[in-house]
Amino acid sequence: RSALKERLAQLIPKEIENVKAARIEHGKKSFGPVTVDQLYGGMRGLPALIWEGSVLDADEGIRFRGLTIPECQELLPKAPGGNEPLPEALFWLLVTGEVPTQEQVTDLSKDWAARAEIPSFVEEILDRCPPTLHPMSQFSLAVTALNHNSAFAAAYQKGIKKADYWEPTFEDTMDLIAKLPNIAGRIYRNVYGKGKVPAIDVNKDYSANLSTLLGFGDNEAFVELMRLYITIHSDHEGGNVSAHTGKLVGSALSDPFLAFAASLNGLAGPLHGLANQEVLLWLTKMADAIGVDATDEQVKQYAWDTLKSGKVVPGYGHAVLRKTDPRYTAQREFALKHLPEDKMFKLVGQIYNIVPNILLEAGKAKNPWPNVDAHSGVLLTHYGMKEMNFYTVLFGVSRAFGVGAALIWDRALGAPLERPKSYSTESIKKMFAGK
Ligand code: FAM
Repeated sequence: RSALKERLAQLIPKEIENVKAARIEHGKKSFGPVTVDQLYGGMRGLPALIWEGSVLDADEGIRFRGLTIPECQELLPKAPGGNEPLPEALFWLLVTGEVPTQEQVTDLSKDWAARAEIPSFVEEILDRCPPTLHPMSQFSLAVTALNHNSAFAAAYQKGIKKADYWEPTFEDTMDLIAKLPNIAGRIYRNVYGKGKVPAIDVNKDYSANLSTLLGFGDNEAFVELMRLYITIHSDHEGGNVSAHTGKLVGSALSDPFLAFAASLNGLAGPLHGLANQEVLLWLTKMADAIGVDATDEQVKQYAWDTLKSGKVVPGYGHAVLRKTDPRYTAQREFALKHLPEDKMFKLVGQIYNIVPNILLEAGKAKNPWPNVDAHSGVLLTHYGMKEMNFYTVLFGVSRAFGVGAALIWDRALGAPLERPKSYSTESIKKMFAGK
């Protein structure tokens, strides 16, 4: 058994007791009224889910097991000579709540490298996809097909005690994460004609292998970007579309491959993960229209034109955040260090100075500040990954870390099938008539 699985086996009984005690003491207490508007308004702020891995504060942003992004950058083990946290360390933190040692992180890198191979029939499925099929659809197809070798599905068919569900879920999650570089690398090379996928190097960390399979492994700055990118896109509390979908589908005891493929289909939405593609599209069109050295006045006009044409400004706003996303800030600091003179980076900064006031003036968006997607594409473009339709695949690789960790803990804690209640407007009118 892997060191992580050993540690997890020790932690689960304690957490089961912790939850039991919390429910005995607080189980019957109420959060307060649910308004009719919340049912029509996408359940904003509705207390509905449990997830230990990360909590999102509207003003402060995300905390992974209590650690902010700067604290993760400071405390989590790095690659030799690297400055960014290793995603292996982030996954260990999400799963255990503890900062791992360098050795535990290396153990995880090796375990994932050993599990990285994908079945040849999945390679053939990807090779048969036309390059016009969006990379996110190809991604979700391949992940669904990994159900073929699901340890959980097999164990469930054989008969498994509920208390042991977490073990095959852990194995499937480790296999899922490990196989994403081969899937992402194959999609990228197939769609954009970048040649054959090279082999995984068992002595390299996850981000270095992912970079190599994408064709950017010889650029240490890109590898460092992948380490930061995967860390900050991994998890964002339990209620965002991709995290919530994974949790819901997993609650039916669909295995982690089926659950995460569902998450990916949610992430492929323009209001969610596809926004990082939409941002680059918007920036590129803006630069084509008014030049990459446009004046503030020109940028302002262009943003207003976007709003007036009934479109959203991608990369800005958020369902929970009410301040600049610390995931945006972390990317800005990376850019200041590595690509301060990049023209598109400067445009992103100029937009940051202009768009919030426009959104405030337009008066609709509750949060006028940038989110994680406002910055990610210009970093990838800088290093030569210009194919913006691929960007959300990288978001998906990272989100597997958070969704996978949550699926393990849901099964470990015996989370039941999720089944909220829906109402018709007729029934609401009857229920509240005269109240
Ligand atoms: N540009 C234009 N209008 C916006 C806007 C933006 N960036 N953000 C919000 N609004 C509008 C929103 O469309 C709504 O208008 P309608 O009433 O006409 O539908 C109004 O402001 C109130 O919306 P809200 O309550 O402020 O935001 P929501 O909680 O409904 O939605 C987002 C949150 C993220 C979907 C929304 O801010 C948006 O569409 N942003 C642009 C797309 C984007 O960047 N998504 C990525 C989000 C990121 F966190 C991620 O998941 N990767």
